[in-house]
Amino acid sequence: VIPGWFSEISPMWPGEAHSLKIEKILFQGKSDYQDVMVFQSATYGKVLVLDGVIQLTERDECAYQEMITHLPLCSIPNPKKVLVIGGGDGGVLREVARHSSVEHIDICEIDKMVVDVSKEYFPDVAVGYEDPRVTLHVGDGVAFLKAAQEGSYDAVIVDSSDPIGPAQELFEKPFFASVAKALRPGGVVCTQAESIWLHMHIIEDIVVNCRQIFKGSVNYAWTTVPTYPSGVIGFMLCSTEGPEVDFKNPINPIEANQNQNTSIGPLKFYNQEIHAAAFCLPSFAKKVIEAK
Ligand code: AAT
Repeated sequence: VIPGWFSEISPMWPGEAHSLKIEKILFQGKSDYQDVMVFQSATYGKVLVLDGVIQLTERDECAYQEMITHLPLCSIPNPKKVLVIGGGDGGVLREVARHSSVEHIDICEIDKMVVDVSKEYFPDVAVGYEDPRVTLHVGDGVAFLKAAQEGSYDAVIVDSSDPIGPAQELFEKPFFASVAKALRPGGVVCTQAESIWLHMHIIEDIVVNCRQIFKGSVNYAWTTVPTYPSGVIGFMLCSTEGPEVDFKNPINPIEANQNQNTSIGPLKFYNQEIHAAAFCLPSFAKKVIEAK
């Protein structure tokens, strides 16, 4: 460990640790679920860290939040009711709120401290909470989905931390089954699905489970996020049986459907070309994912 630097050390990426130079530690706390830290970095703006793992930085959060949101929402016509699991920072809410067709947004985040800290230190991310369509539920996403009304959501976005800690069950088969149940026919889910460089075994398991549960389409997409382990992160996109969803050819361009009267800034990362490109996989990943 280098003094004055933050190093992201975890058994989920053994033998490597990305480091950022710390200018100032702004917050350190312990919630009922995890250690929470915010620091000012030298080159990536403010950084939110949970249990020693980077959740977002001001500089590159757009690459993650825009992709995890618009990949699913731009793939279906007129999304109206959307559920976000995790994502307590509000960044995914900010992105969902761009869609003028959306009427209601539920968010279920387990840790109230993440919400409070984000509102204080990341106003451009937590701005998502200001949208009147948002209802916040503080609790476990697994329990929330079990209790959700059947067939009630057009889209579910699972913005979850890594499967060590409170998010473990969000990567397991029973959870995917309750997501499928909560979706309408032809509804879509997009879940954080780790890195093709580090976690092919986790991705393989997710793909196997999702192919059994989601009878529509099942696809893997990815994006670059320099401050996530290995610099890339992926998403599992699935649809339930019903009207067909072709994730690779988005039919609901955000450019046309944007909510005009908001205080959110313009898109920084997502566009239609990068949407289609996100589904192109390197050969080593394609072999594993498409064989399942
Ligand atoms: N948008 C920032 C990226 C994240 S945040 C993940 C969120 O999921 C955290 O706020 C965490 O508290 C919440 N969470 C974890 N488990 C649960 C649960 N069971 N129910 C509801 N919310 C939960 C993801 C960063 C990915 C990091 C990649 N290395």
